[in-house]
Amino acid sequence: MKITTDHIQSSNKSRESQHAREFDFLAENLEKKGLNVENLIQKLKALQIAIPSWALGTGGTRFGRFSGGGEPSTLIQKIQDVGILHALNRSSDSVSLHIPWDIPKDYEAIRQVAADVEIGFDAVNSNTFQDQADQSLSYKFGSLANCDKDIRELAIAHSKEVIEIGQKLGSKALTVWLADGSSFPGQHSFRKALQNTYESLHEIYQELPGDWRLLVEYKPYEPYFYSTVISDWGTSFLLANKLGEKAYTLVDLGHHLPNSNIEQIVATLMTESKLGGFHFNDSKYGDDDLTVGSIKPYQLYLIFNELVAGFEETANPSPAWMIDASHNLKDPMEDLLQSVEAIKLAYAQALTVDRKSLEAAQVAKDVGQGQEILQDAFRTDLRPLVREAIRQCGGAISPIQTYRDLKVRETLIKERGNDSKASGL
Ligand code: RM4
Ligand code: MN
Ligand code: MN
Repeated sequence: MKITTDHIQSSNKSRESQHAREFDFLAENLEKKGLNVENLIQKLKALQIAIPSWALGTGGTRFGRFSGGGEPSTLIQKIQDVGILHALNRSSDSVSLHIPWDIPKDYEAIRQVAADVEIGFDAVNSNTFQDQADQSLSYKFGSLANCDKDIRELAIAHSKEVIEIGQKLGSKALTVWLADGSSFPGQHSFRKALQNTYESLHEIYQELPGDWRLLVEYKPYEPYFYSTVISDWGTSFLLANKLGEKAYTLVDLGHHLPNSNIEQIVATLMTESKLGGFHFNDSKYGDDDLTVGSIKPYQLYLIFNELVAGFEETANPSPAWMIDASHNLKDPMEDLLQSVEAIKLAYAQALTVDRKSLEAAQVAKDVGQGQEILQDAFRTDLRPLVREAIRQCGGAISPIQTYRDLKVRETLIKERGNDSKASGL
């Protein structure tokens, strides 16, 4: 299925007048506050969030997986699904591949389909947390950190291959997330595991094309439960610093212990210009893979508040943005539309913070006023602004309603059947 401009326009018709009223009212209020609405819209239009190839099918847990109908079973179908999302919200113009879940076979065909639906290729992700069917050595006790040199070399070779695949598609970054760690005290040497990881990453870094980035993701637990080698932002930052200027830390929202101050981590990394990538999701307990903004929207806003301040005040390059969630109940496409909307909304809120007054309140030690300023932006309903930015790009005023109006899922089920299965988690 492909969504056309006609589809979008006819679905928008019934929402246009209501939207115009809401937008005009908001725009007037924002201008009164001294904000440049046109400028805000331009910034919102520019924010593009990559969709991971593993998010288009229903995710599972270790207890089971209940797949939904019409899941994309090939890489081409996954790209077509990202194309549908992008046609609806004009905010996800790239896909992030996980290798070997999605090894491209016919590059020419893949490039063509991607170009046809206006989709590019974001960071490529290596996978050394699962053994593949024909794999000679096992990652059971780690990959880049393994004390067995042959296993480290296998994982390094895989990472280099992922770079090659990415190069053929036009990707510009390799994201490395390692499962490596230990489940029991004494299982391995912390220092040796870290040193091996650094040396392995160094070898991979040597292969990195000049205009690429290496994004080092961290996670405090899971699949090992006592320790992980790259457990926190500090360890990732240390590795990125040692590796060189093309290496950066990647923040995944689900990879923190409860109550971690992620916005402060963002601020610290940006101060050092080392925030290279961002994985969005939401969670109540851990790496829950829930829809962005569904549990802690205020935290998401505070994170964007630091990002926006960081863009204005630091030399940190623009990070690679990606949704990293694949949960097990909702239609994945609807989930992704909701996630993108939540991200854009948090960005819009952060863009409307009265930063001058906030700084004045900080200097004056006026704690109450600081809170007033931050919460004013958060509590202003900016959804019409986000909708307008999407509408101006040719997208749907309500992407999720249009998705339903157009019966996208029903059509995909007709085309692909009820039990097609996507590769991934
Ligand atoms: C990990 C991590 C990685 C993602 C895999 C699927 O927890 O978040 O970024 O590639 O899951
Ligand atoms: Mn991630
Ligand atoms: Mn994760």
